[in-house]
Amino acid sequence: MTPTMSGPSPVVAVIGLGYIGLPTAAILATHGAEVIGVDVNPGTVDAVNRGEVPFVEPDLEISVAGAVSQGRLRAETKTPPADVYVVAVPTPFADDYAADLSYIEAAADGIAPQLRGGELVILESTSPPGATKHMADRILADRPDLSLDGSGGRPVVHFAHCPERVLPGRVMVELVTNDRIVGGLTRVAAEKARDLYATFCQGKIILSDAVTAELAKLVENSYRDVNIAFANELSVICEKLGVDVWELIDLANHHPRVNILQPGPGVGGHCIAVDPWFIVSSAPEEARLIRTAREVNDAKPEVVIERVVQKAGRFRSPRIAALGLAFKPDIDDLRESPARRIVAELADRLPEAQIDVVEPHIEELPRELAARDRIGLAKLEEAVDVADIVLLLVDHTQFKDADQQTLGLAEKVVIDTRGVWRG
Ligand code: SAJ
Repeated sequence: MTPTMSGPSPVVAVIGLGYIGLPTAAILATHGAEVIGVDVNPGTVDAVNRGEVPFVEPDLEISVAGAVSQGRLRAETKTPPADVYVVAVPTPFADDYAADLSYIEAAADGIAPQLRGGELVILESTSPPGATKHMADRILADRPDLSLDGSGGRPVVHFAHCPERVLPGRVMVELVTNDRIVGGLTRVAAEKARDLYATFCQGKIILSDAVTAELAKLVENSYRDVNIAFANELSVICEKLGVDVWELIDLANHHPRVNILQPGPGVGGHCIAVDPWFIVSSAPEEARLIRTAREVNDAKPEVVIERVVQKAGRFRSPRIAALGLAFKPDIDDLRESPARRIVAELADRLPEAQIDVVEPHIEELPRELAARDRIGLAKLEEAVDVADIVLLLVDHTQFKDADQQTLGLAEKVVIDTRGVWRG
């Protein structure tokens, strides 16, 4: 059956019920589709079927609970027959920084036996150039009775790439308001995917081919990575020259065509620190600036560690208050967080030190930190009170709003990697 978004409710299977798949499933279900979410994790499937969300994202639970109770959304561990398949599975990188497509391949293998012809298969996962074609080739190799273009009189399956671009913490808003890029392996596929997204997306929906859409997503995150690398490099240069990097950037940004981003202890999260490598591994000789930016940002935690180790040298048993573990402010997400790596490394390099971690958004330390002696979780005032060195790693609102005088920062060695306490 050919899906028609204007006709009776299409059946949409969303493969992967994570940070992107579950919000997408919920929003499709509340805009006219009958949605079946698919996940390999039975715990996730059970949670969704109870109308619950296994991670924190504002306004998502209410949407999932509503869709489930109206019978528009349910979850399963096996891929069912559907009119549309939306693949939103992880694409981590392997040791050599090439993308690991095994989750996409597994999704393709689950979809292939269900196809009858006329379906639309959309890849949403952030992917290296060529991944949508790779997914289509894998499905069609499994199903030689179907085709991309109707050749040999075989029924057509439509394939498109529609990268997600939502900011964690604002997913339910940005799913509706952001513009979307839809890249088809054929023009008809792009048009069919556009019709699906048009059911809930109020932004512009711009059609292109699949490779350009894949690259557009990677380029957006690389643009940000390169610009953060510029700020991080400036911070290292300023340290050497004895200049306040935040004042410098503030001054330079008064120029009408200059907008330098902010330095920090490194770049974290599962997107900006990962996606540029997909471009580098696709064009290793050519992607010189993108590679260097990644290296500059990945080297920044080591710069912070060296600085703390050097300052700690003046204390026999240094006590360090490490403020923040998340990868960015005011969230509980610790994935790829430079702060986490810095704290672990400091504990290893400073055998006499005690580290009090302050992270208001978590109840317990991540396993690799909890496993180390001499690292504990503490409240802000307690940790700073007993500290010789105060190391600010994340610009959480709680730290920005804290009164420097009440905290007694004047008596401490302060290493402020985010520039929140300057002046
Ligand atoms: N960072 C800095 N300095 C800055 C800005 C950010 O050091 O001036 C650091 C943050 O502390 C953090 C990292 O960069 O460690 C990434 O944070 P972010 O807020 O820039 O981005 P993400 O990773 O949360 O989300 C990005 C977004 N992409 C862009 O803004 C181009 C989002 O729209 C994407 O959907 C998301 O990646 C994704 O899923 O790809």
